[in-house]
Amino acid sequence: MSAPQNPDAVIGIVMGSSSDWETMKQAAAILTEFGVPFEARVVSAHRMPDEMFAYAEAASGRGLKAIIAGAGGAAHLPGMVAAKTTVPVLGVPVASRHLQGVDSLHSIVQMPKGIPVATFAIGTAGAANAALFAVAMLATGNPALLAQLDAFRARQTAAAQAMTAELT
Ligand code: RP5
Repeated sequence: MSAPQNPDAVIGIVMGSSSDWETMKQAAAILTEFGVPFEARVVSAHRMPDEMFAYAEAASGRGLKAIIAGAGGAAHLPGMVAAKTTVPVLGVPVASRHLQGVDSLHSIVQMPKGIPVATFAIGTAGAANAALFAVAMLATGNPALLAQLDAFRARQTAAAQAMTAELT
């Protein structure tokens, strides 16, 4: 994981436990691939509520443009972070032991009207897509990053087109 607070970070990745890192490191990998400065840290909503509030309250002033928040089970971290900042929060439901992340998904996606959390798929696909969404948001004002995103999409298309040749 990166240093807890990166002064250059424009994206914050937070999670409820180090056990979420296996999932959330997919978001970090995407941001690294695109050269987007980020930080990653554990800020548990129920075990570190004061730190969670402090992190969310400082986010805008520190220059964060989005916060990717991952949690499992009763996953209140993304919603509570969103309650304390207007920085966009992208929620990633982490697969839980007993309910496979459906609990996490429902906890994050069912935000009551007024405090939005953009919610992604359960698990690694959601973590990667949250980072790609953050890149897309940053790219609206950054032509070089937009070109990188277009190239990423083109590589995916080429890879899918090549799949037919693998069929036997
Ligand atoms: C949540 O509880 C975390 O987001 C994690 O997904 C889940 C389990 O945490 P650990 O018991 O592995 O620390 O707070």
